[in-house]
Amino acid sequence: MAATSKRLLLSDLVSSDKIDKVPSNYIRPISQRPNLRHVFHDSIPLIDLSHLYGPNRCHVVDQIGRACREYGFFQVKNHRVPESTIANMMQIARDFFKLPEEERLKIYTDDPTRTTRLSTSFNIRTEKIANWRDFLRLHCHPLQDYIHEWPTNPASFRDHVAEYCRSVRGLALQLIEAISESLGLDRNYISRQLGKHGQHMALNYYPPCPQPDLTYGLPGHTDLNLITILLQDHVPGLQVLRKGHWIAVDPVPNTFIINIGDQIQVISNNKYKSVLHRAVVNCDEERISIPTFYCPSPDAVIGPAPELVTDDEPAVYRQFTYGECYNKFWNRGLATETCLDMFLATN
Ligand SMILES: O=C(O)CCC(=O)C(=O)O
Repeated sequence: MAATSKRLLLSDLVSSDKIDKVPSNYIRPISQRPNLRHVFHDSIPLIDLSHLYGPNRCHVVDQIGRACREYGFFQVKNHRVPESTIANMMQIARDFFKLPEEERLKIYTDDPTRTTRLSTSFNIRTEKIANWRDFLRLHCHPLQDYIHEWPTNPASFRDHVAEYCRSVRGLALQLIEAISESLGLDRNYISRQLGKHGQHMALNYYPPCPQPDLTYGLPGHTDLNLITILLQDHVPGLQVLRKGHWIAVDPVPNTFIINIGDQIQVISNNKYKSVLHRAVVNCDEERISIPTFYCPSPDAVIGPAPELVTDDEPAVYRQFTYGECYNKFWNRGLATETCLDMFLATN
């Protein structure tokens, strides 16, 4: 049964071995378990972006600034990513994870340096306890550099995913400008720090779990990148840490969840915090979430914006390249401690 299964992917272990207990390598020590009964159903701000493009822009920029400062997370509606683009993306993800095992395994790897990869957990080469997740990770900007690596099954995969990536990139650029303005910086300041820019995405697949209180889809972590734009299906699972409590972010159709990543924390010199979040699983339904990780290119040099460094608020971080930070992140495994500690100015 499950504990001795040779299956590479969790979804195949769950569907073929009909497990009724979580295998031991997925079980967290008691002190690290999710405690699903102690979750708050507070909400994160929902920001209407329709005025970001009109005369009331500064009002929306203020709302974004407040959400970044106080929550590190917010949701957006009227974001200009067409509903059909979102629906096609979600459907193609669902279709992909339903493909026969041998078809999906063609792109399986446990090598985290591969730019297109189907894998499981987070980084099985370094972690001791596995996570209840399979994922397809894609690099998607510049699109022409990566699209030839992407799956061709389902047949419309590349078309639908490319359309989604282009549209979400447009949203990311708008948000980055607004965040830059909200910090009192030139609207293009942050964008200019990102070199050629980068965009990655994950198609996360969390199968139903027989004992969801023993494990995680993903344990608490911050995102390394600049900002994340998360699309989730109708099944709850995302939780965000706020004032010491985990709050569940329940799905709202046709909205995206935005969170500040570590690189904004650095550029803002800690004015905006990259916040811990996690994905929990449930015993009834599979869940799909699709984060877009907008990021600097590997050669981009990141550091606190000089305008945000003063005698009273000296630079918290030294300068580093995003590539340096990215390699440390993947080699270390997913951890609640931020890897930004390695880049403190005082080190
Ligand atoms: O599934 C989710 O809601 C969160 C996903 C996430 O945090 C990640 O992929 O880094």
